[in-house]
This record gives sequence, C-alpha cells and structure tokens, in this order.
Amino acid sequence: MRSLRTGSSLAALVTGAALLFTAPAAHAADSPLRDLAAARGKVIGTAVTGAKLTGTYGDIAGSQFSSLTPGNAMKWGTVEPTQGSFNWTEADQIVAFAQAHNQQVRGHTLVWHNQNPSWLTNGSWTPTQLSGLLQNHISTEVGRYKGKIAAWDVVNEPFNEDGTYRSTLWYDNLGADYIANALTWAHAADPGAKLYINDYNVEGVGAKSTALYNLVKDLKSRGVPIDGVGLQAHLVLGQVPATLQQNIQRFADLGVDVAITELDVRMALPADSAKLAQQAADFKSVVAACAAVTRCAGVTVWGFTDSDSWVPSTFPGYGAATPYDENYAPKPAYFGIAQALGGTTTTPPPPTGACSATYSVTSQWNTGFTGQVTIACSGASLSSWKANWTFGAGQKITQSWNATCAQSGTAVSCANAPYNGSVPDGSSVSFGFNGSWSGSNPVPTVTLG
Ligand code: 9MR
Repeated sequence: MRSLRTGSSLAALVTGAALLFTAPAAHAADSPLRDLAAARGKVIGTAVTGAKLTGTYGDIAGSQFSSLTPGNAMKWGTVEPTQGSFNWTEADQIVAFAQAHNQQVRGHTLVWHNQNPSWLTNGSWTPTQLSGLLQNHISTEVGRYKGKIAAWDVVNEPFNEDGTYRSTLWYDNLGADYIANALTWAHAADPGAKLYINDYNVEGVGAKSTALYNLVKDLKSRGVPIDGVGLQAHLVLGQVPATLQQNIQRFADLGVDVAITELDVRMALPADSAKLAQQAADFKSVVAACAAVTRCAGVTVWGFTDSDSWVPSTFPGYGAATPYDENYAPKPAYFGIAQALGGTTTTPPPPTGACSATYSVTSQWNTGFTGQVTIACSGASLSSWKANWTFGAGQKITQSWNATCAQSGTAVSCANAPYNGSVPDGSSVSFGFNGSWSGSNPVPTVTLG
C-alpha cells in the first residue's frame, strides 16, 4: 500500500507494517506569517502563556507572530493577588520575550468584570474608594510598561448582548463614565500607547456593536482618548458574520483603528477534513476582512496551538479552534491566514494521521548550543525512527543522547536508541544533542525516515 501526499511537504509512505513519514517541522509556510503581514502593513499576533515560551512553542511564537498578547498575565487578579503586593513575573517575561523577538505587545486588560482579585471583588468600597483603586491600578500597570506596549485593551467586555451596559462592579458603582475615566488615566500613564475598548459578539453589525459604535462616537466627541476597538472574534465554525468587513469599515470611518484581538474558530470534536477546510475558510475570511480595511491594524489569534486554547474547558465537546494542532503542526487554518495575507502556499490536505518531528534550540552560548528533537505521533505510530536534517550554517553535532547521531558534511541522521524506537499513537519521544555553531544557528527542517 502506498499513499503520497504532496503540496505541503507532508508525505506519508506506508509500506507493509512499517510506517515511514516525512513531516513538516513547526515552520511550515514559505514565509512566516509575520513577514506576510508586515508586507501588507498589518500585525499578526497571538495570545501566549509565559511559562510555555521555550522549545517549539517559543520558536513558533517568536518566528511566526509580530505581536504577543498575554492571555492572563496582565489581568488584575494575576498582577495584584493581594492588595499592594504585586506579581509581574509572567508579564515581564512576555514583554522581554517580545522585545527579544522584535514583537509588539498588546496589553490585556485593565478594566474587566472577570479575573479580578478577591480582595477587590469581596471588599466593600464607596464609589470614591473604588474609583481611586481603579485609577491606581491603571496608573501602576500602564506606568510600569510605559513605552513597551503598542496597544492596551483598556476596557474589556462592557456591553450586554442587547447593547445595554453590562452590570459589573464598575458600571454598578461608578456609572458609564468608568470607561472614559479609565481611558483618560491610561493615556496619562502612557501617552504613546493606543487605547482600545474590546468586546465579543461585536464582529458583525448588530445591537451590541452599534452600542460600541455609539460609545466610541460619544467618547470622541467629548475628547476622551480612544484609539481603537477590539473585535475579539471567538467564532463558531462556519459563522463568520457576513457584515464583518462593513462593521470594521464603519468604525474606521469614525476615526478609530480596529483590531481583531482574540480570533479562534471552534468546532464540535472530533475534527475532520471537512471541518478543518471550513475553519481554514473562516480564518481566511476574517484576516481578509482586516486586510481590506486600512485602519484595521491586524489580527491576533487567541492561542496559536490547540494545546493552549481556552475552548475545550469552556465549551465541552468543542475545540481544535486554533491554527496549529496540539503537536504544533500547522493546520489548514494556518494556510488560510497565510493566503489572506498574500501567501502563495496552498492549503494542504488535512493529515489523517501522521508522525512529525520538531527541532528546537533549548539553549545557546557563544560557540555551542543544545538542541532537542521531539517526534510525536497522532493517528499513526512508529516502531523505529530516523530523524534527518541538513544544517544550513555549518553547525556540527558534538554529542547526542537518547539517539545515535551521525553527521556527514551538513547532513545529520539520528537513529533511535534501543529503548525509544516505539512511538505509539498519541505519544512522543525526544532526543537531545550538543553542537557547535558560529555566525548563525538557523533551525533546520527535520524529516522522519
Ligand atoms: O484565555 C483566557 C483563559 O485562560 C481564562 O481562563 C479566561 C478567564 O475568563 O480568560 C480567557 O481569555 C478571555 C479574554 O481575557 C477576554 N475575552 C475572552 C477570553 C476567553 O475567555
């Protein structure tokens, strides 16, 4: 039996009982998404979890995206768990990672009804005290990152579905002007940051987005510093609103920027090829709508991998909502994004089962580095393996563990150790090596054979 899939560098050769795969490493398109986006004057971002920014997750976050949004690290409950005692560890880490990778940071979020510290929500405050706490919070956090944040989601999710104000700690005690005040305080703390109001179910024209439109119009007429609106875009498969581009355009015409801030497209599990193709079309149409409007600054996905998504725990039975699968292989949705940004890579047939190898540099010093290759199988398995790659900049392997590696010129071939040849469906094995480098140390594409 022989099956060969081409067009994506993903080819599966099945011979008798043995499975031989060549599979893409993490970086799959001809140009990274961030380069495609930059060529169109757009930003492409992802929400991230600070602790995961190493290995393959870090490689993809750093190479494919031009903006990072801390998924949780900058929320009030995270940064001030006890009143007056701050924890900036994860937020600082994400900002440092972004700076090291020449990325923007989208600050998220300053005023919300969720993920507030319990000392705040359980306290009993007069409106004056509450207003003072909010001002202090905004001044402290925005001030800490002054000059390092491209845009802040200052106010998050202020509206109900019918366009009335959501009843929250803020609205109930301070009235609607908590929004104008929050923007004014944020502007005072960092006049260079773009200030946004961010909400969900405001992607198409409707009661909720019209309430947001009217609010922005009112704020602008009053001279309140408002630079943009964030359309979160937590979408359901096949349900991109038909009026998305029209809605983006009407905000642009009002004189504010627009950003798609939290894009994901969830589907009923299990995923199949038809759903993944629909998802690719959905991601493509959202990114294309942004690309078509000059004042749409860009698109951020809410997690780039299905292994780092809020969807499965919030919507049981739903998932697969992001552009990369749980093993960091790009899904058709990835190519949908790339195409909307002018990329030429065609959508690959969705893999029905594959083993793939991902290469990462886990540490690096002036002349040497430590690398790791992880071989992961999903819907397939291996009983033995060889991982092959070509070094592009004269790197040399000096030592390896959990595999036997041989290098001839630039070609490296690493075979499994006696104890780790078996990679059952749904599992992975890793091996490591030390090498030398000089000049540059680019990540090669690993093929399995
Ligand atoms: O992705 C975030 C998840 O890890 C948190 O548990 C959740 C708590 O509400 O918040 C998620 O992010 C939300 C974002 O901050 C605002 N818009 C909706 C997002 C998904 O819930």
